Amino acid sequence: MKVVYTDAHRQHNPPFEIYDDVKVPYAETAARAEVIIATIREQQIGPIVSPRDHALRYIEAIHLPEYVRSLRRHSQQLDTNGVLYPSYFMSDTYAPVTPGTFAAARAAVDAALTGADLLLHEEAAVYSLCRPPGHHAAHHSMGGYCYFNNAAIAANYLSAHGRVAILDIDYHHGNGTQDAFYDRADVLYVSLHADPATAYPYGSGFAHETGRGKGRGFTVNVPLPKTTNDADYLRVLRTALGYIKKFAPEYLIVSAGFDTFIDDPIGGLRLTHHAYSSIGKAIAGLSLPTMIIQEGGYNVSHLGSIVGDFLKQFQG
Ligand code: OKP
Ligand code: ZN
Repeated sequence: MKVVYTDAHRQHNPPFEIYDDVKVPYAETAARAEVIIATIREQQIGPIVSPRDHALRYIEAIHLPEYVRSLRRHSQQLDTNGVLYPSYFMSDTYAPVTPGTFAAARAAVDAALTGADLLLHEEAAVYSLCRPPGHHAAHHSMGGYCYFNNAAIAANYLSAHGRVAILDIDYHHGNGTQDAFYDRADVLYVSLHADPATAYPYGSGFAHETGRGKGRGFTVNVPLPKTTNDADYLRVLRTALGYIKKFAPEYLIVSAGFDTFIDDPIGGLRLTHHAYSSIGKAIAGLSLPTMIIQEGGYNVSHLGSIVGDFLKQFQG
């Protein structure tokens, strides 16, 4: 499988996030992407290609142009070590702007769109190593380590060529992605995540959220208890894959977060490292043209190996 990666993400390196009014070290580190790409090289998972530049209009199809401009302007105006928490376009205190934020976030979108181009050119499976992640970024708000919604932008781009299903397996509900397609019937959003009654992003991801208007029935939320283990998860995943099969999309996008891992420092269901090859195998079993987009996963000592186990299921 082809892997799309650039080290442009390194210029986005916020020193802290604000949690309960206290500054804590930023969990969404550059080291995350570094350990993943190192594993991909070691295990020879795929040829690594660089993203190609894509026009801003693909971002602006999902995000308010003023929001995009404001993120660019804020990044450009900051001093070298500046960190900004702009109040207006921000939904929480977990997505600070630094001088390199706009460029890194845009490069992550380019990685997602380049992955989409590869699918359009008949590639069976592609992995876009996006950093920063995207699924909490909404129409005009950054939040939860996310600035531009890589998966939503790629899904919208691919939707010009056929129906798209998004399967979000990050520990956290992808509220930004859900919002982007809430009233659309041509993009199915299916998410498995920790119960939003007690996990970030709190306000959304409940089972009763199923879409609106024409989109009714095209959003599926499966909140899970934090005690969910490998067997529980695979059972629920198989049901979720059934909805995708029934929808019969042309393309599948996986918002792939690995913070469901039991020892994840900020998430953590009870999934062991064995789970990720089984999850990958089950998804690959759909035999759809599939783009995997990196979202969360914060245990840097295990991240490389669990992402590698997952990706290997999509080879050949
Ligand atoms: C982004 B993604 C812990 C609070 C962190 C923000 C979580 C963002 C997750 N100090 N809350 O979905 O992995
Ligand atoms: Zn997450």
